[in-house]
Amino acid sequence: MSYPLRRLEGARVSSLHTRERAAVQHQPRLGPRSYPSLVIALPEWVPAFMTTAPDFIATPHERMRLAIDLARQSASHGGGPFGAILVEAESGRVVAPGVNLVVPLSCSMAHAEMVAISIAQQLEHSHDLGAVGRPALQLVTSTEPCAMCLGAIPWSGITSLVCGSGGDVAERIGFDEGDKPHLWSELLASRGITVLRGICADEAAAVLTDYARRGGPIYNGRDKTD
Ligand code: AZG
Ligand code: ZN
Repeated sequence: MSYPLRRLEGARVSSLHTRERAAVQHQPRLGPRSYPSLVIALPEWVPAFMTTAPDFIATPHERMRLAIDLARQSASHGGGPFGAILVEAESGRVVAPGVNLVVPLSCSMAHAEMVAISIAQQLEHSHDLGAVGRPALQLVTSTEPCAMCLGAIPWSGITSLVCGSGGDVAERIGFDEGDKPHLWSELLASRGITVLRGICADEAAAVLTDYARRGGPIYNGRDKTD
């Protein structure tokens, strides 16, 4: 099944949360050779939503359900239909949520996985989440990582990855997931990062297909139909 592609101009800025609107519209005027700070602020609905989530989540399936819920909520708050969480692999402590904020923040890097990793790094005051003495961290993502997030994963220090929907579903609704090596999960494994795929895959894929059916913006850097 193929879906029509939509252009970024269709982004519903007016439906964004107040704090997101602030990030998009109220940047101070900058003089020549001064540049805006990059702030990846989670929209206010995210911490509010996370108060309803358990502090510790034991199984990959339960962890995935939270990532999928975040993806669903993100889509209904004007973000992209992708969600992720970082958890301590052993204890299941939830460390950081991530949602796709590409359109709300005008930032092509703000994929759910990048946001979750970045928030965790700020919480830990370290770029290296795998530093000696730290608990091993697991990234749980509602959709398999795109080429960008795949590249970022080894540099982050996480030691395992759990994926819901296949990236092919995101591609089928029009998202460009980039050029990934066919054996990407084996390549992560060879770097010591274990990968579980297809966890709650149907539920995760449904978030993507529902988003497309409702006409959610597909915000690739370029329109594949050009
Ligand atoms: C995306 N794919 C994933 N996995 N996550 C995101 O946030 C994305 N945005 N576009 N493709
Ligand atoms: Zn990505």
